[in-house]
Amino acid sequence: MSTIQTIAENYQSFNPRAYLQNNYIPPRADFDNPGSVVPWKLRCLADACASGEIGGQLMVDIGTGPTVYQLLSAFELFKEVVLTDYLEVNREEIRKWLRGEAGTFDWGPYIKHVCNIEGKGEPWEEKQNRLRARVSKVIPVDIHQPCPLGKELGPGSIDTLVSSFCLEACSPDYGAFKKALGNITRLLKPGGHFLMIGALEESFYLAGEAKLSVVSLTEEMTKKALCDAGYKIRDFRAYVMPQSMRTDVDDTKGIFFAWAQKETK
Ligand code: U87
Repeated sequence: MSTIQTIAENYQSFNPRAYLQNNYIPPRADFDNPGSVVPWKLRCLADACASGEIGGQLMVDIGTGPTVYQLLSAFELFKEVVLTDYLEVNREEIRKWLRGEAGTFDWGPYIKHVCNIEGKGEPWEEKQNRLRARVSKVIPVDIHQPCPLGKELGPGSIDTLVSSFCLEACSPDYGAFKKALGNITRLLKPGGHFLMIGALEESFYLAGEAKLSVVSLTEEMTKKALCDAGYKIRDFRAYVMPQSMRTDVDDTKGIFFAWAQKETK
């Protein structure tokens, strides 16, 4: 039986480079295969951001990890973007990429793909430079704390939240998952938007030496948690993980995308 504490201990051996190799290269990141996982995720985010309803001053990504793909459409709609993670190794991996340091993961193919989706035909390097300039800080987060971002950002201070594969990947059970969802929702302004991506029916994943337990979610459990947390679901999509995308790095059966809006009660 895992607890918030045992999960936190397991994350101490999380290896960002191994994690990126496990999830962000083919077959899961195959831009020539429209059925691949990453193009599906990027399409969901681009469609929500093309609605014209999302935008404003501040966007915060919860549990960024060592990845930026989840930001590529949404960041354009905000004056300021703040990234967060529980682990210093991930925050440092992201800072190195923001500084354009050699040896960091090449997100070029992702940025090029989103430029194609957006159809502006601009050179992808320009978008990469804009993103690097838009991120104001990379700060610690613990979703299990009543104030997940500490004193940095308090209740009702954020226009839009983004979070990909975080809440279920560090919660020991459904109760803790819902409590953590409540903690981050408090940070959002009434009427604010939440763009969430997560795993369906996953119980574990590997990141180098680290084996992390995951709370197994169904679509119904996810929708109920969002509604109970005070959201109106604007769009909900699910992706069934094809056999060709199932590897031994996790036992994920599918992925969900949710565009939710915090009620203005
Ligand atoms: C991503 N956002 O890859 N509070 O999208 C806050 C915490 C805490 C805590 C740990 C990995 C899981 C996804 C990034 C990173 C998401 N992280 C941080 C992985 C699992 C399914 C699957 C995956 C990836 C921790 C791609 C695909 C699939 C990590 C982040 C979880 N298996 N944040 N208390 N504890 N974290 O440091 O960076 O959560 Cl396609 Cl299918």
